[in-house]
Amino acid sequence: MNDSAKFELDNFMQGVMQRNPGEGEFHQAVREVCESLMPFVLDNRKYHDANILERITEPDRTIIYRVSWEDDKGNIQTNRAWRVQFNNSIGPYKGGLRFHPSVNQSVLKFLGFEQIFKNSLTGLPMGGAKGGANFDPKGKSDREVMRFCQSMMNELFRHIGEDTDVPAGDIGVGGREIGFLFGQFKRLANRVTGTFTGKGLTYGGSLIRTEATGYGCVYFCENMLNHAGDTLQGKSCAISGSGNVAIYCAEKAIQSGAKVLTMSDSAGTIYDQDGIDADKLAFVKDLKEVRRGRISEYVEKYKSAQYLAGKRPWGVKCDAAFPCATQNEISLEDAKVLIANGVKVVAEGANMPTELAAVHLFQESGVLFGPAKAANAGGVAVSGLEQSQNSLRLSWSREEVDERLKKIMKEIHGKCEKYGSATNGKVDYVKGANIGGFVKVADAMLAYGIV
Ligand code: NDP
Ligand code: 2IT
Repeated sequence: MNDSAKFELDNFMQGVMQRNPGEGEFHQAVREVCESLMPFVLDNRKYHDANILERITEPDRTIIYRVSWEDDKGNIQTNRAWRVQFNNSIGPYKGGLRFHPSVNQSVLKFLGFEQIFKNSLTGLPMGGAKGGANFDPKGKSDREVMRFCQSMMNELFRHIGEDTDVPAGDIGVGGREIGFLFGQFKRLANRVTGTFTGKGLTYGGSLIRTEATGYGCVYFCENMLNHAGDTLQGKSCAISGSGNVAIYCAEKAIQSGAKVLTMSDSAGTIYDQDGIDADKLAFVKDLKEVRRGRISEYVEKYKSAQYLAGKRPWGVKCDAAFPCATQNEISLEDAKVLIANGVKVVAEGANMPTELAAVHLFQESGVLFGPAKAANAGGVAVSGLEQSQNSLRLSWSREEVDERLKKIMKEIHGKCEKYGSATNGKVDYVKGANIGGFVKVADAMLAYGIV
């Protein structure tokens, strides 16, 4: 970036920070995107003159509401919930709901902002949004989760619809929660339409949606490696998380001939030096998806593994790293350790899992770095395909959806090459994904005039 772009960026970021005080995650996400966009916008004056960066960093609207519900003991509990409808220039708002005690407006604004560019990269007509609540599903009974979801939907239903805003899952929101949420939506709206994605297969869900984010992340990683003349075959992988994204990232990595060494949760990491194979992963699926247990149980069953209490996986020597848990889970120090241990590729399954200084270090060190908005776009891409199937009132086969997912991930790689090609023949995936996602949305905003 030249000096004048740097000056403009610093100025712009000062405004963003003043307008959004105390929202550190949001500032971080905007800076990461605008490091790529500022030089591009200065070179393409139509975006600059129309003040697109100022407009695109302001949500269309944010809905904040109280969710009161009764726990199993008869106590009345109160949570706060949000829906950040960020930008619907290229399609109805689309993005997940997160249930986690750490959820706040800053977190949801960073996620909603990222979602604009990710959804655009998929090539499907989806705007950007995110929502959720500071509700912690851990340790709650199914009935408590149901009562919370129903109460939440009593407000949310006014703001969503198949042509308005289509939520889905994220951290803490999986099949169980979507069933409760969609069930209440259906009662209130008296319409059974594709207003949610990630739905169960008996009521309008798509095959492969459960697997899509993790599978797509591995497909994107393969695309990056293939472009550099390499493959995932035989590579050792460190995966963080043991939720939806991590499990299906592990499954596809194993199917691709890689050796998966780690998985984790917020309490610690399991390191299996023999590799987590398909049978061991079936145990993890049952542990996490059915029994809702802790990953530490893995080492009680498999003696080849050790439990690293309170640790993330990044100290384990690996060729490929897949952060699939949460934001800012790879610090600069973690990146230094991964690089010293010879990591070749990092593909972000989670949203913004890598601190900005660590992103810069990976890139400077020649590590292939696949940013979230490209690498984890497979999830929302198959959500888009679920919407298409709902509109058509038919269901595609597993093979058909998987083929479409592969094609979309390859096309996203192509957009990164187009907009992020560096002079040395390498691809700057951060720049490519940011500009590749931006152009379609910005051109639509220009077409609408001043809105
Ligand atoms: P899940 O709730 O299924 O799993 C989350 C996993 O991450 C769990 O293992 C959880 O451990 C761990 N985790 C969550 N918060 C923290 C934290 N603060 N510190 C350490 N570990 C944590 O969520 P998903 O797998 O759906 O989501 C994971 C990531 O992928 C998120 O960043 C999400 O935004 C992103 N993503 C998800 C998509 C989807 O389709 N689901 C699509 C694209 C991106 P524990 O059980 O101990 O909390
Ligand atoms: O971050 C994400 O892309 C998601 N949580 C999935 C969003 C969706 O609408 O499928």
